[in-house]
Amino acid sequence: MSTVIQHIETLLVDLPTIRPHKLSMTTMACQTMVIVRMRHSDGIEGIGEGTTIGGLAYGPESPESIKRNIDTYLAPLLVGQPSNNVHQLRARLNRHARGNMIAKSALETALLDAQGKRLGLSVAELLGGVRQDHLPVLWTLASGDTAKDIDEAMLRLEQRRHCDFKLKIGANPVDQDVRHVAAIKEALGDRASVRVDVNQAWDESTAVRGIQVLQDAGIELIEQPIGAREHAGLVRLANRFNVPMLADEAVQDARDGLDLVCGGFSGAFALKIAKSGGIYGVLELAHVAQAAGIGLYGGTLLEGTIGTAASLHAWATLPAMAWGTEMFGPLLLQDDIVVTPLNYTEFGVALPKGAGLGITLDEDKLVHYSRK
Ligand code: MUC
Ligand code: MG
Repeated sequence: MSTVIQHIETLLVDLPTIRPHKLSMTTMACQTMVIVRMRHSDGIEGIGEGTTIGGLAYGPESPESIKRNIDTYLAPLLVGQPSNNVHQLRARLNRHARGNMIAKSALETALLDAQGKRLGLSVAELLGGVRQDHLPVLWTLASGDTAKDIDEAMLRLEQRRHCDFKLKIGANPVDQDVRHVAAIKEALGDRASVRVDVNQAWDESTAVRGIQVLQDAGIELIEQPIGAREHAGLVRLANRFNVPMLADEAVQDARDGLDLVCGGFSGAFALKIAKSGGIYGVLELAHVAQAAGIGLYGGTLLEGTIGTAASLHAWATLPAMAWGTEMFGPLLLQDDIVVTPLNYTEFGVALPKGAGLGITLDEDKLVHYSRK
């Protein structure tokens, strides 16, 4: 008899951050992860994670909606189905449920983790094999305070933890924000690359003003300066400036990627498993980008170790990404819910080894941080 999916459990896990993390739309003091535990009839358990930023501040799915929609709508579509055809199961979820990409990503991760454990292969091996097993990781400076950000960057450089930094701006008036960025770039000089993420906070004319100053200050990449749906505006900005634009919220999946490419976009795409409904969806987007000569960047929704590991398995199958990755989510959290944390060394992170994701839950920590 073939193996079937027997039971799917979801847990809301709240972990405090090491310091307030200030973005244009919210300030985070805690991260909430939805952890999926998927049990199969052969006794194997697959784990997955669905995580977003700031409740509903970042996007249309909240941790609570992810949990509720998995429990009520998505899990019943999977329970009782054969375990090992992930493509069929993805198609089934997409046929019966629209959107809910983060929830679908968490479920797909759990399916792939279980399938890897079953076959004795890592998720990256299941996907065809590893091309890179150590990935560069940048750090986001987002304390909201220029001097603190400079100290934090210096420390990370000294520790050989990170040498690329992303600054979250957009919450303050543009002149104040660009002064803050320019001061940090000046303090770091050539020792580090500095990029900004505006998280859609500017309109196009503000963006033109801000980006000009940032370009002159030596900033290397401008992430999502204007609204997610302003594709034409993003193309205009990409054509106007030498400093490249990184599309993040504007590019959820391969369809958005194709639209931007057809509209004449050049620059880079931030890949996130959560935006694209999982690893297969994000790799479709990566392939559109590769075909169009668009640079790749391994993005995060500030997932904990499980979601970060899932992303790393996806990025590991790609050639080196032009803009590296930002898979630092676990480092922003005060604690972890896994037995062995990821190994961050030499300005990057090692792909975890072992079957599936290569990650084991710490049951005590999971109970401790799970919402009652
Ligand atoms: C985003 O929009 O890129 C990634 C790093 C960070 O600090 O926030 C996220 C989300
Ligand atoms: Mg972003």
